[in-house]
Amino acid sequence: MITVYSDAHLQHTGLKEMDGNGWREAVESPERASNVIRVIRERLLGEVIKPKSFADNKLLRIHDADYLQFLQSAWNEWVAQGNTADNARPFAFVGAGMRHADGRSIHSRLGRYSFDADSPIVAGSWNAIRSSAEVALTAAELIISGEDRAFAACRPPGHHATANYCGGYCYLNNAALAAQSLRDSGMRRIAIVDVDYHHGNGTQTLFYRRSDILTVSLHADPADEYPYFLGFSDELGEGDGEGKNLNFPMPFSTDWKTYSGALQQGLTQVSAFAPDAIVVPLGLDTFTDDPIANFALQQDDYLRMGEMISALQVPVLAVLEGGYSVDHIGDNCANFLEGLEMGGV
Ligand code: SP5
Ligand code: ZN
Repeated sequence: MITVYSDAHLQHTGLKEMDGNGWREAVESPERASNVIRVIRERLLGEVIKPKSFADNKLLRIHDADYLQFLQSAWNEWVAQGNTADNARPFAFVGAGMRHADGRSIHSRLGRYSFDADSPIVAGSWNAIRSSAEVALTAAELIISGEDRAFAACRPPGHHATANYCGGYCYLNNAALAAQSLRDSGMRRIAIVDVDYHHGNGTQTLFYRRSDILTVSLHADPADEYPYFLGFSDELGEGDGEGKNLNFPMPFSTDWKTYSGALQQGLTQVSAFAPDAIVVPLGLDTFTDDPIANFALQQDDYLRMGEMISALQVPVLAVLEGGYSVDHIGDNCANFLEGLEMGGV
């Protein structure tokens, strides 16, 4: 299987997040993607190639022009307006009854385009963000040209990002961009099977009213876990998309027995949808030792997960999302990819 990867993610670095009464180095770190690529090379899982460049119109298929412009210029605005902190981060958000005013202050703009305070912007962020999207788009082109498996080693991740909001360490929705690109190539139906520990709220929202993209997400119950405000089982899609969104919220401590049952149910629905390709937002934060998550999957479970998806005999594009156990993310990811290679079209 071909992996697409770019070193540009290394520029999205020096990120901080709240920790108790202070700050710590963010768990969404450069070491994550670096370890994934190191293990893919060590285990000889196939060629690793660089992404191509894509014009803005490719990003505009999913994201709003004003949002892209914001992401691109936010760091320079932050500095130009006299902010000295090394992470540009919002502190005021648009609450109910307030306006999405077109503010001049970077604080206004950060608040308007973010739904949490965990998705900071630093000097090199835009290069990394754009490159991460290009990694996913390049991998989608591999599937379009006939590869039956491809892996986009994206960083930063994407599944929390909407058309015009960043959040949950995500800025551009890499998996959604890839799915849309597959559609634009002439494929008629795409299924998304999001196995990240957190609900893929961005992807759900982007495709909620569409019948051509089935969105399935398995995740910790939002009643207990981030992103808290979306991802419940009664969210089934709307309009043309009615019945084309499926959520499987699960309790803390979920292990492979429970997880695989839900995955099998989701995959049965995917099969019935008869997709031309499957996009898997691949979060490894379901792992038992993940520092910010509460599921209990073991290393070998990722092999089984890959095999189960592979058994559908449909082309699969896996897109890296979360997973914060830096010591295990590489092996867990490689296990999934190895399982995925078992089947094949
Ligand atoms: C892509 C992805 O997996 N995003 C996950 C975003 C999770 N955000 C919530 C993080 C909450 C943990 N905060 C750490 C504070 C610990 N004291
Ligand atoms: Zn996650």
